[in-house]
Amino acid sequence: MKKIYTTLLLLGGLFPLGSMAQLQVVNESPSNPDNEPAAVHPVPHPRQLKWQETEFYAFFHYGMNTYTGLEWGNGDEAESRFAPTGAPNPEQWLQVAKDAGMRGGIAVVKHHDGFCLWPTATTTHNITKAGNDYGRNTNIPRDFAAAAKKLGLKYGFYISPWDRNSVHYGTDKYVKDVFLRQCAELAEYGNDQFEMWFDGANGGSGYYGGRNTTVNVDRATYYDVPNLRDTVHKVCPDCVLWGVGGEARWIGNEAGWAGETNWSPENRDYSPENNGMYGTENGWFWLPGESDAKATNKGWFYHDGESPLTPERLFQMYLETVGRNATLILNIPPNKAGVLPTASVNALKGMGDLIRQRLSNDYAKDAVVEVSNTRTKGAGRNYAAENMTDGDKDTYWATNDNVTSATITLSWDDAKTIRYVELMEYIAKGQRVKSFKIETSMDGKSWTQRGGGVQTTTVGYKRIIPLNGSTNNSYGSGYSAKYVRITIEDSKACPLISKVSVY
Ligand code: FUL
Repeated sequence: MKKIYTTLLLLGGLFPLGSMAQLQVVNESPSNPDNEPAAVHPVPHPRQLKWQETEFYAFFHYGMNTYTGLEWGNGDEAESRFAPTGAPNPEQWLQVAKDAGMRGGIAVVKHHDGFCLWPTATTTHNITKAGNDYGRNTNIPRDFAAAAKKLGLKYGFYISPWDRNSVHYGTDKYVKDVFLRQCAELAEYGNDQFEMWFDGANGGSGYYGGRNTTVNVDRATYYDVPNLRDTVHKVCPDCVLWGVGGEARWIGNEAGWAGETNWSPENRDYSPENNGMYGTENGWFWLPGESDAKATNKGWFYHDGESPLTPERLFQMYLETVGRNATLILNIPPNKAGVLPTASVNALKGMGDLIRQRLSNDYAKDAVVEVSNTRTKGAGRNYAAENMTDGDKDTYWATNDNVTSATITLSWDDAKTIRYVELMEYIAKGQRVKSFKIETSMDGKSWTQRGGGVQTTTVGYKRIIPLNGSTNNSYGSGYSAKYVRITIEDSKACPLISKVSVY
C-alpha cells in the first residue's frame, strides 16, 4: 500500500489534480460492494458446473458387440455382422431415460472393436458396410442428437480411444488421422454436447488390421489430450472431456456408489481404483466424480437372457451417487432390434417413479427457516436463509467470514413425516463443508440425531441423507418432526448453501 502511495505522489507531480483523483480511486484496495465471499480454490470451470447440473443421465452401449454377444470385440468382426432386426431408435432410448428422471444420455458410437456407428471418413470399418438396410441407414450420432434436442435432454458420445481394428493403433498417425479426426467429426453432430466419454484405454491385444498383436500405450501421453481438448472445445465449448480428457473423474468401481465423503478437488497422480470414490480434500484442481453403472445384470452390451435390476436397487444407486456429490451415468443396453427391451423400460420407469414419489414433495418450501448467522448483505446481493428455499440455484445463504460453524433450523406448525434431507453447496466458489449433522425434534428443545451410521462429512454439489441411515432400505416409515436442525460443524471457510430440502 505504501508503495502505491509513493507512486501516486510521484505521478501527482506529472499529472493535473483531476487525473490524480481518478488514479487514487483505481488504486484503492479492491472493493466488494456485494460483500461476496472469496472463493475457496480450486473452483469448477463453468463447463464443469453445467455438466454437474446434468446429475443423472443414461449410457447406451450399442454396436457390433450387440450382434456378436461379446463385451470387447477383437476388431476383426466383418462389418456385415452389424445387422439390426429393426430400425435402431435412439428416440425410444432417450424417452425411457427421460421417464426415469434423467437429464441426458451418452451413446456409444465406437467401442474398442473400432466399428463406427456413423459414416466416418477415417475408416471403412463403419455402418456404411453394415449387413442390411437397417444397418446401412443407421447414423447413431445424427439420430441421437436430434432425439435429445426434441426431448429437451443433454447428449454426448462415447468414443473409444483404444481401437483394436485400426492398423495404425500405437502410432502418431492413429492419434492424428484417426482418433482426433473421429472426435472432430462427432463434435460436428451438435455444438451443445455436454460430455464426451473416453475410457482409460492403455491398449492390449487385437486384430489391428491383420497385425494380430499386442499394442500397449501410455494413456497419459499417447492421446495428445491438449490437442483433443482444443479440437472439441473449439466446436463444443460446454463439452466436458471425461476420463482420458481430464475434466471429470471416474468414480472407480462401476458399481454405482461414491464415497460418503466425496471431494471434487483432486490431484493429477490420484488412483481412480483407490480414491476415485472420495476425491482429495486439498486437491489442487477441480475434477468432479462420475459413477458409471449398469442397470442390467449381464454386461454393458445387450445379452440374451439379461434382466434389469429392481427399481428399489436403482433408487439406492441414485442415493449413493447423485446423493453423494457424484453424477450417475446408468447403462441401459439396446437389443438386436436397436430398442430398449420392455423389462428395462419398466424397471427404469419404476426407478423414475420412486425418485418422483420420494424426492419431490419438499417440505422445506413451507417451513420457517432460521439460521444462527447471516452474512452482511451487500449492495446488490443478500445471503438470507430464504435463498436456500427459493428454487434459484444462483442464490445462497452464507455466514460472515470466519464463521465456519452454524445452524439451519426448519420448523412447521404441524408435524411432518420426513425421510430425507438434501443439501446443496454453491460450488461455483469451491467446495467447503467438512462436517455436519442432522437432528429432528417435536418441541424444538429435545433433539434426536438422524442419519444412523452415515458419514455426514462433505456436501458438495448435492448431498441426500436418508434419515434412517440406510441407503438400501431408505424409505421406511419415516420420522415425525416439527423441527429439523442442520448443524454445519466445520467448513473450509464460511459455508455457502444454495438449497436445503426436506422430504
Ligand atoms: C470400460 C470399457 O472397457 C467397457 O467395455 C465399458 O465400455 C465401460 C463403460 O468402460 O472402460
